[in-house]
Amino acid sequence: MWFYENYDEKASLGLKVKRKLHEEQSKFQKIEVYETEFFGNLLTLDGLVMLSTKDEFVYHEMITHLPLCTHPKPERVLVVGGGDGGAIREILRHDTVKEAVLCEIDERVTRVCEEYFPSTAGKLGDPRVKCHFDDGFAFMQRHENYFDVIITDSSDPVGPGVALFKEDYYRLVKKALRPGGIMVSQSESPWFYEETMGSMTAAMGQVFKNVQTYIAMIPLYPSGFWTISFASDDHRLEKFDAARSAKIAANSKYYNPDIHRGALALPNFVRAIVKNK
Ligand code: SPD
Repeated sequence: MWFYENYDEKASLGLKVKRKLHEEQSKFQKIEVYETEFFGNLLTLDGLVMLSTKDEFVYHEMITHLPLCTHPKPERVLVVGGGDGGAIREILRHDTVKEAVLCEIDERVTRVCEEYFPSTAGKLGDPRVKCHFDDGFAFMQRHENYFDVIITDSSDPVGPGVALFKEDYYRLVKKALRPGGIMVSQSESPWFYEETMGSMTAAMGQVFKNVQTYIAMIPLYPSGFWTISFASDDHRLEKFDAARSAKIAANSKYYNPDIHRGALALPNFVRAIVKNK
């Protein structure tokens, strides 16, 4: 048995599967879990790969440690999406963090991950964590001047997720940040989502002074070449706390200070897509 994710009917990812462990239609999407031959358990939403036990560390370390090591003292951190708990797990490794807030639209994603991905979701019960099962856009409208870092760990820009890739959302994010705040958002693959990457980074640039896209190699995301985009009025990723970064790196599988610097080096074809400044 094989699982296939089709990339726009033009290419696909194939994974050999031992069995399907779970399938349900939640209020928002189809949630499926497979046991694969090589990548451990695999979570898909509406047929699109979200994470596997084997490779999730790359994405979750990269979407958290670059912004957190760049912020001088991240105390309150929000994750929009990310119901699997992987980003929260990594955020909690930072001693400065007093509050790690999760806003996930679909509570079923979290419950399924608690069952099938305990090493990813296992820190959601930490006393510093607050979980809200709510629409990210609506949640943001109710918050002002509160968070130091906001991480948008969304699914792909299809269906309800589309709003999280637009300028109106980034304006709400900016309002919800304290002065000196930082936002990052997963920004897809330059091979398969060129237009999304261009429009979302341009929209971030309408709202924030600095926009920087960086790279993470994630085997199960389309092309394996994935990007995350950072925005802030006050900070730039090159100026990070190397001592904190090294401390985090001591227990990381992907992230370290060299990766922090190196992830910022973009090939020319990617520079031509993103509107970094
Ligand atoms: N095409 C996959 C994009 C998914 C990004 N978010 C994944 C959620 C992992 N926390």
